[in-house]
Amino acid sequence: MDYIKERFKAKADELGADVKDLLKQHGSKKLDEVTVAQTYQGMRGVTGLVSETSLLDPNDGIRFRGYSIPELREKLPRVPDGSEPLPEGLFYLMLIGELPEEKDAQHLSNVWGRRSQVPRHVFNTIDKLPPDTHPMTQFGIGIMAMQTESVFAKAYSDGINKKEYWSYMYEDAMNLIARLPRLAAYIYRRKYKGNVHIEPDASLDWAGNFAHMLGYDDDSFRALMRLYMTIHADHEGGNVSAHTVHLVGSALSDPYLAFASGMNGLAGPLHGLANQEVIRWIQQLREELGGGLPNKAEIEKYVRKTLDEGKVVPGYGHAVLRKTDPRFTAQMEFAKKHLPDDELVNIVWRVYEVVPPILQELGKVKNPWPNVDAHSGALLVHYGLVEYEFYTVLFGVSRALGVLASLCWDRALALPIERPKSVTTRWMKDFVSGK
Ligand code: NMX
Ligand code: MLT
Repeated sequence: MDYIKERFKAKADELGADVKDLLKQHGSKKLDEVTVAQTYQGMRGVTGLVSETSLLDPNDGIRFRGYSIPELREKLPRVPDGSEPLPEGLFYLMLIGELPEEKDAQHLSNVWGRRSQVPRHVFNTIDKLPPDTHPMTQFGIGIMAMQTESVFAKAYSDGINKKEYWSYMYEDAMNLIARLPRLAAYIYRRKYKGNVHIEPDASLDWAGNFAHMLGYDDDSFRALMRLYMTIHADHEGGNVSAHTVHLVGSALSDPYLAFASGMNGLAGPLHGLANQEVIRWIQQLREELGGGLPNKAEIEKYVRKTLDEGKVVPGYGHAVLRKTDPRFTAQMEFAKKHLPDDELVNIVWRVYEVVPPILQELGKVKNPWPNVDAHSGALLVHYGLVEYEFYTVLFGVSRALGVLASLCWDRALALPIERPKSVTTRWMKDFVSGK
């Protein structure tokens, strides 16, 4: 057995015993109370899930196994002379719960490189779609077409002991993560680069190779991809994509089925699609003004128009965060170092000065600060990746790291099928009137 898989099994046995003990001793302890409003309002603030890989603090932002984004940028392994962390290292941290050594990240690069072959029929399936199909739709269909490769689905159908589920899930998760960059790059090059594809470079790391297959070989773009793939990987368990993968996986749907479902959630404009919406929204502002760097008054007018039209300001707000997203800040730092004079980036920074007080003024927006999506597109545009409909696919490739590490944990801890109780408004009215 691969040594990382062995380590995971040992950690899972340890935590499994802890959980058993916790449930035995404190299983009936109350964790939360649920109000009538929360059942109608997206269960906001209800603690009802366990996800081992990361935890979100409303003010400090995401911590992966206790490490903040600035700490990860400092502590995770990098390529020689590299400035940004290797996502391989983050995956190891989320799966095993400890910081990796350089050789662990290197080992994952090699394993994923070896497993990265995408079957021909997946490309054939993509080729059958109208070229203008949204890249996220193509991505979901490509993942579904790859489900033929699921070792879990095959093993389950052959008949396996429950205790073995985690092992097959792990194999599927590793294969899927290995193959996603190739699938995503294929979709990109088919739609935007005349169907001319670039072979993988086995000497590169997972994110570096992804950048290469997309057609961007600049060192600083590779660094951006490593950072991008790291910061978008996980955001605890309740966000739409992570929760969906967990929910669908709880029916013992294999990782291909579960991950494709999560990606369909990520494709929504209030979730991952917001990264394309931000750039589209800024481009429209520029078109209205005839180009250039808009001043604050012009931005304010545009923001108010957006709100008056009953639309949200994309890239702002969050269901849990109550401060500027540290993923926004990490990207801002990257931009200050690599592209401080870029015009679009400067617009993003100016929007950041204008939007929060306006949203605050509305009195209903709980978080007026920018989230991860407010900054990501401007960085990509700088390097020439201007096709903004593709941006959510990049988010999705990264998100695989967190949600598939979590799915391995779900099966290793033998979590049951998820099935919360729902009621009708009739029931609710009877309840509040004491009937
Ligand atoms: N622009 C305008 N109105 C907003 C915004 C915003 N950016 N954010 C929240 N509101 C409104 C929201 O629509 C709601 O209005 P109403 O009562 O009329 O329905 C009200 O403020 C209260 O919403 P909140 O409780 O603050 O936010 P909620 O937790 O429901 O939703 C988001 C969180 C992220 C869905 C919401 O802030 C939003 O729509 N933001 C813009 C889209 C976006 O950037 N999404 C990306 C999130 C990050 N990601 O990658 O997933
Ligand atoms: C995410 O990264 O999933 C988003 O910030 C949304 C969320 O956490 O709800």
